[in-house]
Amino acid sequence: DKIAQAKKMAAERAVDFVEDGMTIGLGTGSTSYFAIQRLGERVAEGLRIRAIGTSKRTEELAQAVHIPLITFSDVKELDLAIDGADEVAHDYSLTKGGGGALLREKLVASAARRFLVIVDHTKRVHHLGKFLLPVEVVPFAWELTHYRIEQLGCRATRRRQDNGEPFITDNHNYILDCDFGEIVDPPLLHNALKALPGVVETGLFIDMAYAVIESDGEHVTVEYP
Ligand code: DER
Repeated sequence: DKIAQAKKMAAERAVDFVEDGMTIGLGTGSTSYFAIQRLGERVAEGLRIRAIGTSKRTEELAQAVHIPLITFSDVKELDLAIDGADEVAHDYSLTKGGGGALLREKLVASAARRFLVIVDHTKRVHHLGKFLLPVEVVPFAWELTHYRIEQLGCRATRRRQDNGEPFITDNHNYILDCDFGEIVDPPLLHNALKALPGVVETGLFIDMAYAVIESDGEHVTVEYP
């Protein structure tokens, strides 16, 4: 389908940035999936890279295509990180965390010299906020944290798995999906959330994108904020 084709085209364009010897951060989600598959093809052709995955799922996908995995005990900086987003705003701030991996994704993106965001064109918005904002919170006192987050002006719901059990992140935390409506000042909201004890991380990625690689399934554009 057209959207999958768009994700694949954006992902494969991002992999063109990867050079022999690089250390790479691998994102989580259906767009990152295509980047991992393309990287696997290039590794099979002899490309030498080392990678850090942003989720256990991504680590499994990378191992399946024989991408060598390392950790932050081996490196403290990455050459490149490639990851998707749920929304990209006009100021290139991002909403991420739809896949529940936002904490590791933000750590990996923060460690990358260049963070490439790969999206299909439906992710582009003027302001963030149409997509519910994921916030990772520790389980202890989550009801108090939930209450305080709603006091900031939203309705927050704890993410559940299909079986109705609470979704648990790779870091053993909960995700609250928050409806703040249109987010006109992402830094202000991010800072207010991070000030709450019990909030681990938010899905607001501000001033982090080195490039936004977008496709509609026909063409690919690369934008540098
Ligand atoms: O969870 C995440 O942050 C993912 O990168 C998500 O934002 C994008 O997922 P998708 O590529 O499956 O749309």
